[in-house]
Amino acid sequence: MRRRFVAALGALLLLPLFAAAQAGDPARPVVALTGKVKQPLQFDLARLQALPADEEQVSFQTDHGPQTGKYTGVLVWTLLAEAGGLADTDKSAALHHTIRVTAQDGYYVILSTGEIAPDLGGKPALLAYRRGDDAPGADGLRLVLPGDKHGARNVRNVLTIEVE
Ligand SMILES: Nc1nc2c(c(=O)[nH]1)N[C@H]1C(S)=C(S)[C@@H](COP(=O)(O)O)O[C@H]1N2
Ligand SMILES: [Mo]
Repeated sequence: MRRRFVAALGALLLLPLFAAAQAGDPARPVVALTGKVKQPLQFDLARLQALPADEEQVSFQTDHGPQTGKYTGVLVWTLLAEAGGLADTDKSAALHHTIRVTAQDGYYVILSTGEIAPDLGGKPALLAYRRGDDAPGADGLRLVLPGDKHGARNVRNVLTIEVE
């Protein structure tokens, strides 16, 4: 009886912590990859860091002046592969899907599978977990599109990646 009470109390205390992480607690960034992938997945920092890392030196314009920096993260294409790839057996599947990357503030950007597929557009769209030499995760998770002139597609505080 007492043990059950302790367990229930523990669950009650832990629930808000879990919910905070789900809601995009900047200290514990988590991104959900959902939609038309074979195995929808959640990536936390540890899981992202366990995947092959890509580093990109980028410069982009913003309304508060040019930004330059090095970003470290995982290719969005690699995340799709981790999720088992597209849930679409069509021969041309890589040509047919959109990828909606949404931030905590509702800001979102649409990419296409053809744009980032290594054999096609090959754009190294990155879900970055580290900026420069900052601590990994300290700046949340950011979409980085190397080569973009303006920074508008470099979504800060990414929460979800939905394949449509
Ligand atoms: N979540 C989110 N990401 C965003 C934006 C935003 O409003 N919300 N603005 C974009 C725009 S228009 C630019 S120019 C860059 C600016 O990046 P910075 O704030 O790191 O300089 O962020 C992009 N990413
Ligand atoms: Mo901007």
